[in-house]
Amino acid sequence: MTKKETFQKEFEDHVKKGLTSSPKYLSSKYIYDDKGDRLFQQIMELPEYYLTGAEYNIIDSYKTDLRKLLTIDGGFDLIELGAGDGKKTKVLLKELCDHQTDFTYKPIDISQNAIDQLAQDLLQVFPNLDVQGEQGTYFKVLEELAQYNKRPKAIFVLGSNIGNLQHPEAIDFLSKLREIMSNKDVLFMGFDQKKDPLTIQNAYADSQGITQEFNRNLLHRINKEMQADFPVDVFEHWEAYDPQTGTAKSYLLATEPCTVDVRHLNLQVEFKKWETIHTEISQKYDDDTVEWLAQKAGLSIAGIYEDDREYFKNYLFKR
Ligand code: AVJ
Repeated sequence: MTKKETFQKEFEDHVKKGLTSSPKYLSSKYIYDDKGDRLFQQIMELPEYYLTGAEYNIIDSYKTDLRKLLTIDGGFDLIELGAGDGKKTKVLLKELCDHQTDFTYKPIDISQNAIDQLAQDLLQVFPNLDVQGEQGTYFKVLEELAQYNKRPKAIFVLGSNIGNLQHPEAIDFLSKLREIMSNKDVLFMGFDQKKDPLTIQNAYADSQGITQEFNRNLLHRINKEMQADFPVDVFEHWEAYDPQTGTAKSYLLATEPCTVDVRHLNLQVEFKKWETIHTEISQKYDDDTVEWLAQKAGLSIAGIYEDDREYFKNYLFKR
């Protein structure tokens, strides 16, 4: 099976499981097809979605420190998991290129589309940059990465992407990263912080309804790729942030009773009025929680970087 076929099979198995469970769920990792990528780009431009700007501010403020910390004789690999459009990373890439730093940029994303566009785009801006992009899910690519352990690695995971994972999954993810790290390697990761709950609530329930369209893209994809007939407009986006646990949960809420036929899976799914599909968590953190995750994963924190508004932090981990 090709990567694409394997991914499609996983998606189908997931849909079957998620829509026959009680309560129903679907994973946000399947939102990102070409349209999902575009919608996420639009989310990053929203005034309410403070995460991108906050992390941009951090990288811009600390780019010199980061360059000095990363620069090493013989060069290094800058591996970015979930690179997307590379907007924030570009600030650091520019800093590195401006100082003729010896490194290779390896952006990794679940979306082939994102990787192709990014590589094309970067070569225009930085003609001398060595870019080697790769499409894949984090864990699959991590296994591949474990095989070439030549130059020291700086692994970047920006955007608080880890927030889509439950704590046990996050520990597992960090542990897997630790496994492929040598003691020369570093991990630089973004963690959105606990803050005024309303700021968080608004970031995930924007007034223009872009987040709703983003969430609904799961249903559009199932309709298109599995010959289903979700009445997409019947499902409304609902966001619930719990300031105690720091978990923001997204749902699709059936505002009418309906029956959905997923022809390709030979599956009929009933929705009662007000029934939910849980689609995403976006976990918020504090230092104690990140320290606990790191310790569980066998990593130590070597640096903490914060934006001007104290909304977001990037942590530098070593093994
Ligand atoms: C890409 C996982 C960081 O959870 O903040 C944005 C995805 N979902 N708006 C996040 C998302 C709704 C985003 N991450």
